[in-house]
Amino acid sequence: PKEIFLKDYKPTDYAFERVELKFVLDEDRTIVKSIINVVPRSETSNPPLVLDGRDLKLLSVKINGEVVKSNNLSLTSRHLTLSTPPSSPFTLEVDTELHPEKNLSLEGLYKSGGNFCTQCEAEGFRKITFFQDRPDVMAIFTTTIEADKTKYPVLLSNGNLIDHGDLEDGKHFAVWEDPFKKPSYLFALVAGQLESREDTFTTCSGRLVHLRIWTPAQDIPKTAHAMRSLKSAMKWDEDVFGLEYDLDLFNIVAVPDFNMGAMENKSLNIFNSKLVLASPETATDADYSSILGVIGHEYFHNWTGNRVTCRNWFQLSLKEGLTVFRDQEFSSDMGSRPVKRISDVLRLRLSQFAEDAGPMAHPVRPHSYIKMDNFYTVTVYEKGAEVVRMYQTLLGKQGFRKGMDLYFERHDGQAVACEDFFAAMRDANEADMSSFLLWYSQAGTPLLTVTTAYNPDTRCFTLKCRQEIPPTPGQPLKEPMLIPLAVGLLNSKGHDMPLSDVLDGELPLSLTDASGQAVTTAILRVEKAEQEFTFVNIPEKPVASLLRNFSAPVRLLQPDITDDDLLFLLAHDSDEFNRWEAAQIMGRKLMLNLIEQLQQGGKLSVDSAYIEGLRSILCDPLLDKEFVTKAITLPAESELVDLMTVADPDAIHTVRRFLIRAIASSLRKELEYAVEENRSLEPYDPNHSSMARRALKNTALAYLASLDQPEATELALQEYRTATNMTEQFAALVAIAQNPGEARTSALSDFYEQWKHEFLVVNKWLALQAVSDIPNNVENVRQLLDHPAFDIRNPNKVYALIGGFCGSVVNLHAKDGSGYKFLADVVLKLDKLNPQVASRLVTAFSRWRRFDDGRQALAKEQLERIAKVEGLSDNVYEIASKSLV
Ligand code: BAL
Ligand code: ZN
Repeated sequence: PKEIFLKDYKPTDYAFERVELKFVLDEDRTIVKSIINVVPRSETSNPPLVLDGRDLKLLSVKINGEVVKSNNLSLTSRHLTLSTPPSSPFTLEVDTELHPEKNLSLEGLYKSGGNFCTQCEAEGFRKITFFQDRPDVMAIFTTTIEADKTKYPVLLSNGNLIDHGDLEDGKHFAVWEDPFKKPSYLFALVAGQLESREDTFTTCSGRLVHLRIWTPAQDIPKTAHAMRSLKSAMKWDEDVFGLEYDLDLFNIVAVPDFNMGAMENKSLNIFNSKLVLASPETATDADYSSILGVIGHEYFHNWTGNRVTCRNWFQLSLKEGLTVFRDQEFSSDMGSRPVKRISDVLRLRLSQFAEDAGPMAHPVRPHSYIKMDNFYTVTVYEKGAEVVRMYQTLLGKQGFRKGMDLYFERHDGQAVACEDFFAAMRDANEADMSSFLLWYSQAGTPLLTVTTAYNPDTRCFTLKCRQEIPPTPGQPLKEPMLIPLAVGLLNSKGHDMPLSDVLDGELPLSLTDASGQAVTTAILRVEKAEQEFTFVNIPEKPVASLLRNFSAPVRLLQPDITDDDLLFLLAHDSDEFNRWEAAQIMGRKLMLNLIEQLQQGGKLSVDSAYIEGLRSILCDPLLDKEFVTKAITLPAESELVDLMTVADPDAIHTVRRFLIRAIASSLRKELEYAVEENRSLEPYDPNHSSMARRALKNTALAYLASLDQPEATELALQEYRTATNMTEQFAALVAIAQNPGEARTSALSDFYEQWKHEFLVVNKWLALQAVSDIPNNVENVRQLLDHPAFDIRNPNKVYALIGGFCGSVVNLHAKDGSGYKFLADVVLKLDKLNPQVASRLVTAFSRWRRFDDGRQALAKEQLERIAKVEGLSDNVYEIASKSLV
């Protein structure tokens, strides 16, 4: 396979100005006719015009109406090349034939639930027709669709419907024109039997926009939350960024078979059904939150991605990092800001930090790829969003908005690079931040070590900072980067001290805000490998609250922080993120100590101060209940995998279970009270305070059920039976299913019988069994592959069952290698059908070097088995081979 490098990027020799597509959709054979106005960029030369194309049958090629002779054409399995095109503008007509019903890769044009739909990002358009399929080729598209009227009554594409009507033989047609230039990856087509929920939104300048969410008829009642989310997102983007929708129509279509979550095609978003459909009985609070976030995300792409797009795929984070940041902010404004921040940081640390420390580590802007599909990663998305957030932390909200305004002023209608975003932020604020650009090019999570010292005589408090970026594949040495370090200092009463002045080395800096007031959170600019900051006029020894709100995506080490400091921060910090973080740091330390004790054959015991800290959080009626839920939840097993020199999955699991039970028995009364007090009183409402009540109740129930005692199990069964919404019903099932036995078996089968007709609920049932830590669960999961509820062709089912299994640290990394063997078996089977999804599964292997020699050998054997298969897809080859290096 061929590796593609950022340094080799060149603009195309030919621009495409207008593209007219005509689809004649048919069950066995679809014909695509394309007419393109081609404009050579040079008037003096006519280099070959190379078009991308995969799995297409070429029917004919014409230039200016004349059939191109075969000696002027060359066709390979990947390209169609016109060797001597005209050197002045010309019309290129290409006719192709395709077979969507045989397309199981779910990219290009395919069928899902009996309907036609498309997925073109990153490189799926080349499976529809021959094209310069890259994001810097932007054109105006007009699309005509012809199909049988009974089978495909709804015909949709991008832009405005400009014509439609009936044809002979029971067929009909529709013509769509998109007035905005766009790259091919934003093209979309849908045809099928669909109904819509309709609504309208009037934009800030008075434009009436028709909103439609399309699904099969029976699912329309489940689209109310998605529609509410869309309208909130449209309003929010106007209020916060001054960005208004630009067409009279916005369509969303839900399809059951989709590789990703959703896709931002211009004015015709296509969504995985699970991110659109929700009812209180079938969807959990987590589903409701994801729908809000993803509907927002795809809508926000209209400006960050579509109006301003990426010059090449290396710049993916330009649109994805920025749009994730925007959807995070949107969800924060719609719910609880601290809780959203905690969830986002958890995701970053669990997935992205692990990626950044492994064989697939790559910069936010990768330098090379074999298959672009493999770079839709947590690094490009989540770390990319952190990079965008750091601009805001450094420049302030207003400064960030000025940068955004300048970005659109300069680049609307263009395909640009990450530097262009950086330059807009810098120029709009006249900011000096050159070492910030390194965040785009250096992989690896920086390690930031901070030690502190207080001098009562000089009343100075000094922070010594040291940054170090670990080596990553291809990048042995790194430069220091600009890290915004948010700092607050707490006095002995637990209040924030006013911070008016700090010395950066010798350099005095004033910390007053715009109105001349001393701030209580200082944003320090850590730019050197070693740097000292001294706060002056500090009347007493403070407790430092560092990296407030997780101000940079780094691993913070504070060698001199004590347990007393952490308990103090947990009780008093005004930064809620850091209150939560204090509990997490204590939890991590405690678990690592317990693991050591266990490995040395010692008896496990828990320090009561930690439990008392949790008790005070659990009993504080003033705290947000979802915050409490997060604060009493222990760090995940996979987080500990990354913190150990040699990860020991069995010890990690034993210790975490031990600690959960120790907490449950010490805080039993308080947890029972939390269940009692937070039972649902009113009809289901997905607002933050109702969700927070349910979250606390469900977490408390899980703790109690971990005790595996008859009363606790009976309580969980009672909650299961009386639940009136999926959030509580499923949480009770999860609680019961922790412990093998009769209660588990019968609850699981009862749940399936109740919900077997609801495919999204059945996926939860599959995932719950797959992720179970029950010993030797691999055999149960293997059997579920043959269950009628499973279908390897549907990505959601694969993510539920196989992805779920990979979430169990003990079973995936079982000592006998059974987990690795099972995963490899599935990957090889799936690779023949859907390489994108198969290669995502392979990433579960990527931490294999963190384990003991025995496990390493077993994992390596399976990776080698995968990598050497003949006919392996480029997708899987890239991940497997890089994991082995
Ligand atoms: N562009 C792919 C799906 C998304 O990130 O919105
Ligand atoms: Zn996106």
